[in-house]
Amino acid sequence: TSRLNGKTVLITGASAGIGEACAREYARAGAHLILTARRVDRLASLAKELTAQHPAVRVHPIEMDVRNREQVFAAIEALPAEFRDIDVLVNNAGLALGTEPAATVSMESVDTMFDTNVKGLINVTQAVLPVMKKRNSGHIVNVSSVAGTQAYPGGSIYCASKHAVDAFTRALRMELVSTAINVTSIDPGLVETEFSLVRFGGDKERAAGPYVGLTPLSGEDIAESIVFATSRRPHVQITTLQIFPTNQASAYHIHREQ
Ligand code: 8X3
Repeated sequence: TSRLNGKTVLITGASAGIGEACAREYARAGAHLILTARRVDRLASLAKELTAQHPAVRVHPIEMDVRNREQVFAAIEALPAEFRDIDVLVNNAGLALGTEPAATVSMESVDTMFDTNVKGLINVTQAVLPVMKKRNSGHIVNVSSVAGTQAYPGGSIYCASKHAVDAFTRALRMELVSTAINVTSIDPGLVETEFSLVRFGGDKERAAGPYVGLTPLSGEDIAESIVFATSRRPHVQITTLQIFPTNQASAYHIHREQ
């Protein structure tokens, strides 16, 4: 991970969960951080904590809703000179809303999931890619999901959005094949973060459901893998990492202790 020392890493959705854990892992590896999220107060306290722990690490928090294309582009253009050369982009911001069947899921939920998970990821990628292309250097990490390759009932829209991310990631890798830019998909299974709380609208009991009877992954588990994937030698491109808890084998194969 010393290969990340002094590199610049942009993480979306860095206020909690996998994004926050990535901020901690990259700071530990000595990388400078651009942290973006809507909840800028959380970013500010995280930035303070990380710079106190790692004095050599610079942290630049930015209030950003990835759905807001103008805001995304303005933020990237306004980066201070020392943060402009982004080496690693972690497209982490994303969410699932509810488990309504396809027949009745609200268009509001459809829009929020697609606008964030798909169009938001496209916004940030398009804003950052010119810098990477100009330098012919960089690494784009898209945080997808097992839902990017498997669909399940109650997940039609979320799974469709992550399948879209998966296709975008693969096409992007093909388009960048003649460059020195690497593209990685991270496909986690059950990770216990605010993800489930958001999905179930703050209902703690329902949110706990997916993680009952097994040891789920933590944001830190995923962050370690993301740091690993982005700290190989430059000619090594880890295309996909699918990461499950030990007691999960697919979207449908989950063993729970009674
Ligand atoms: C989250 C994992 O199993 O809820 O992406 O789709 S799952």
